[in-house]
Amino acid sequence: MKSPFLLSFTLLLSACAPPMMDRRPADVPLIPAPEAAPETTTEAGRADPGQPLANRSDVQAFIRAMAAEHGFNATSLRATFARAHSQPSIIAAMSKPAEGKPWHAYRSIFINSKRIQGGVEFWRANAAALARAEQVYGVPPEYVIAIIGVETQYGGNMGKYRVLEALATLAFDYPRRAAYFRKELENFLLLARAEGIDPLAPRGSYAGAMGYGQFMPSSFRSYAVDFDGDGHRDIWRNPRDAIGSVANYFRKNGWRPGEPVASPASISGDRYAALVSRQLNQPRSSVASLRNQGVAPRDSISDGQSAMLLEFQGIDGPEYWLGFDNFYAITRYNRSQLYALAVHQLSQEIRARSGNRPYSGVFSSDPIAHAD
Ligand SMILES: [Ca+2]
Repeated sequence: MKSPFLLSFTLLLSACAPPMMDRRPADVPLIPAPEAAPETTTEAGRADPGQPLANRSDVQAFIRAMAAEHGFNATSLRATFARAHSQPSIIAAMSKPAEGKPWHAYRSIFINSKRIQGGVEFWRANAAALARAEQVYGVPPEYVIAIIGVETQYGGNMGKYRVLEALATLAFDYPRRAAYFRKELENFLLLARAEGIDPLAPRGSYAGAMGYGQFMPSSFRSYAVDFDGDGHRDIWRNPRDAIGSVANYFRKNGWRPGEPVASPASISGDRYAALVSRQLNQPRSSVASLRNQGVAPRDSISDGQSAMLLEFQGIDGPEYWLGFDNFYAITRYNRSQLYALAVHQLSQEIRARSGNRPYSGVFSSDPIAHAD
C-alpha cells in the first residue's frame, strides 16, 4: 500500500483529520471536514489567479527541489508552470460545508437504471479485458465495472480540471492539505515524465483524481498497468488499461478471489447493537460467532468467514448487512461504508442485468427497488 494511503488512514483514525480525497466519486463529494482557520501564508503563497504559478517563490522553490531530487530540467519546468494558474474554484470546491447523506439518498445516486445499463454496456464493450483482469487479478468484472461506474459514469465524467493546476492549487494555496498535495504534484510530474505526457494535458477532478477510475498520481505510480501492452499506461482514454489498473489496485489492497463481499443480515435479540462496526476496520468476527449473538447472513456464507455487522439508514429504518474482507477491500478504494455498499449493489445489479450468474453464489435475496 502506498504511503499517502497509510498516512491518510492513520489520520482518519485519529478522527481529527479531513477525509481522504483520493477517489471521491466525481458527482458525490464525500464529506469535507469543517474548514480549519487558514494558516498564515507568505506573501508569495497567496492565491492570485492572475499570476502564473511560475512567478511565485514557493513554486520556484518546488521547481528547484524537483530538479535537485529528481533531475528535472528547471527551465522546462518553469515554462510549464508559466502556463498554469492557481484556480480559486478548486479551493471553493474543497471548502464546501460538510454534508452527509443517509444511505437511501446516497444509494439512489448510484443504483439506478442509467448507471446499471451503462455498466451492462461497458461490460459488453470490454468483455475480453474484463475477463482477462479476472484471470490475472481475481477480481470479478462486475466489481471493476461498478467502481468505474460510480467514479466516472464509465468514463463519461472524468473531471474537467487540468491535473497540474488542481494539484498545484491545493499544494500551494490550501494549507491544511498542502503536504499531501505537494507530494501528489511531485508524483504527477514523475508519472508525466515516465509516460512521456505533457503535464499540462491530463484532466481530472478538482482534487487531481484521474481517468476512468479516478486514480491519484501516487496510485497511478503504484497500481496503474499497461494492460493491453501498447507501451503506455493510459487510464484516460484506454478502458483496457483502466480495467487492469482498477483490478490491480484491488488485488494489491487485499481483494480475496472467490470470497463474498457482503450479505444482508437478519438480527434478533438485543446484542447486535453493540456489534455494529462504524469504523473502517478489517472484519474480525467469524460468521459463527456473530450467529451466536443474534446476527445471521441471509445469503449462504461459511461459518469461518470473517465478517462485520454494518448498519445503514434505509427509507424504512435501519438495514443490516454483513461486510466481509472484500467489503473492506472496497473501502481501500474510497474510505466509506456507503461507497462500498453502493459498489457492491451496483455490481450485483449489473451482473444480474447482464444475464450472468451471481458471483460466488452471493446475491441479495431482497428485491431492490430502482430509484431513477
Ligand atoms: Ca496500454
